[in-house]
Amino acid sequence: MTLAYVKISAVEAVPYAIPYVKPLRFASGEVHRADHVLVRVITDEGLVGTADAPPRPFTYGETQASIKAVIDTVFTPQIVGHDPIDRESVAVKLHRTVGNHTAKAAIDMALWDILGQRAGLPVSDLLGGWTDRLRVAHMLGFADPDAMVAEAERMVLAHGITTFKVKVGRHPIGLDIDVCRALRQRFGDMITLYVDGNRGWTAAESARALDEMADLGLEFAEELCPADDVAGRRWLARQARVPLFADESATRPAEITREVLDGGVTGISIKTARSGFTGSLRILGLCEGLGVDVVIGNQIDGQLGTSCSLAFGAAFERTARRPAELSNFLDMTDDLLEQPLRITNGELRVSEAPGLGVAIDQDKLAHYRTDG
Ligand code: MUC
Ligand code: MG
Repeated sequence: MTLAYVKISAVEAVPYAIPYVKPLRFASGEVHRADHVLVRVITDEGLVGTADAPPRPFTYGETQASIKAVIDTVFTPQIVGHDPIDRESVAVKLHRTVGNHTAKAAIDMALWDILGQRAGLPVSDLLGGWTDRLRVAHMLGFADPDAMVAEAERMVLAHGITTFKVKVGRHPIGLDIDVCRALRQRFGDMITLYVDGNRGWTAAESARALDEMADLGLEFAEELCPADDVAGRRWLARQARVPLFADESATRPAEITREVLDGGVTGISIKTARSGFTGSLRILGLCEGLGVDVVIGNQIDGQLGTSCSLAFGAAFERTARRPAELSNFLDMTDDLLEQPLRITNGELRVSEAPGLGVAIDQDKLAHYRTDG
């Protein structure tokens, strides 16, 4: 197949704000509103690739304003004139600038969206095409044990979700243990549980918490203590009876290699919101080579970001093994997609339309955009 040469003619970074139904709280921060940036890459033949950049100042230092500024003033001048198929050239240019994970990732995924549209194929098929659906894991933010059990009940009943990632890392540590115990008591073996500490505990607190939860059948534990506690993480990993996963401490191939070879973790969370498709492909290959497990994580994504995680996660056997974190958009009061995502029987299906298969509702965008 020969694709005619086209050029990127413009990139738009549109800030928007959609409130949450309730705040999502975790050890490193909280989110009350989706203050994201919609990224649109436009070509001279009129194709538009779309992706989302969610600022996470508490994780990567990016803000909504910094994402827009870096795209408008640094990245756009570097990539206008390129053919969208030149993902590697674009990536090399973007990576001259350090950091700015979600801004870079959104541009990369928008290019893949254009590529899929031009080829007439879903991005997920272009990437790997393993399956057409993923099982969904739901993230439970901090609340008291009754409220977290009630939310899990709603997810089971309304969406058929039976895997839960429980946010932990609070003090006293007993509160989080009570939540996990209450969930196990309420649902028994019907649910799968894992925990994410967002670096909230010390290595010693993490060890104590894992000991106290030894009978709860946790699948794995993510980012319980900071990666800067190098010796502490190794000490924890030597005694832990559940696999330890890295998330925000290992976002780039070199960080992943260091964490894994250091002996601190044996699993990695892949988030397309911060590594795009091109970077996530490299990370997945590295994980295969290192022999470590992966989970498709979420960056507190809306439906557009979730569509990207789904496209990537469904593309490969390794990423489709575990339920993927694809339900956070349920915490939002509204979204931007014309066709809302629907979780049925605990699964999300990949769109069969070319590209990412998403269309933005222009009335909603006009309503929620914050740049006037
Ligand atoms: C997660 O897995 O940690 C919370 C903070 C963040 O950066 O992502 C979310 C979910
Ligand atoms: Mg995490």
